[in-house]
Amino acid sequence: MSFQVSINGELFAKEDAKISVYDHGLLYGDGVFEGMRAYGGKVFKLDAHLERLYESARAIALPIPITAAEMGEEVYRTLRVNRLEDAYIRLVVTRGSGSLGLDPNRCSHPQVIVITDHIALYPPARYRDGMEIVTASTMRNHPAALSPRIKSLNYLNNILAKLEGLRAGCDEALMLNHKGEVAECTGDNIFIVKRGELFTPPTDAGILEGITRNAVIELAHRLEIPVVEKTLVRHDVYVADECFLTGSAAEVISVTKVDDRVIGAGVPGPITQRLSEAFKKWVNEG
Ligand code: PXG
Repeated sequence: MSFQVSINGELFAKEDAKISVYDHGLLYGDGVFEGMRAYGGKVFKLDAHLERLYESARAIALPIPITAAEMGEEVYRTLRVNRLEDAYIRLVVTRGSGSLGLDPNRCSHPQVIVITDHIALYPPARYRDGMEIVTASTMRNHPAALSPRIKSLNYLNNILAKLEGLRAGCDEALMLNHKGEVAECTGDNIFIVKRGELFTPPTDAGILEGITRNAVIELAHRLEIPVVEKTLVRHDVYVADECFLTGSAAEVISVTKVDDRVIGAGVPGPITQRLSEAFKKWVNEG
């Protein structure tokens, strides 16, 4: 099945959905994006994703030519034409085509792209048994150089870390910030459980403030599981009782091995399972 892609409100077959080679999104990674999911025809946390997209765009002085409400409508329209109920949605806004020079002012038309498709990030066995990750030597970009809160088309930092993970036979890699503290994984936020309490690095650890992360924090409050945003180092992860990752694509996934250290009992732990079940229920039942 070839899904239709929306570019500036016009629908194209996937094969024909093309952007100029002069687009600064391609030439310089000058643009922003979002990845989100629809469950049973409803986009989970659509408003939060749109807010982050528009804030990322504002931070790079990129005017999005349509309103957030119009963007939301375009997402639903694209899902409908593709008859997709459960889907992964990628929103991309590029600076548009310009001249061969950095100057973004020479790009007149930002391109607004809505892709709706399926995604299977990790094999089902990983969700059942937990996954293994390694710490990458590639550290997060310094937050004073580029705010980690901008979800930009510059993902090289994370891609280099991902390559390190893959080379070690792992699907994800843990990234540390410039202070050597635990930040997040290449496309997922990280949580640990210790003595019944949930811990996750604070936003000032140089992370992308994940929407799934915030949803899991909310769930923990509802389930009366204490949750603390606290600076973590690798040692905290190694001696944790449980560890899991969160992301729109990954949802909630247990981590059972980090840098060859078995975490807790080496199987998805009870709090991870409770949160994972509660998350599934939330996204499916609203
Ligand atoms: N950290 C980073 C660096 C991310 O890119 C997350 C955390 C999780 O955020 P949300 O809001 O999704 O809970 C992300 C977002 C992929 C992929 O293909 C993953 C993301 C973005 C784009 C692609 O794995 N994750």
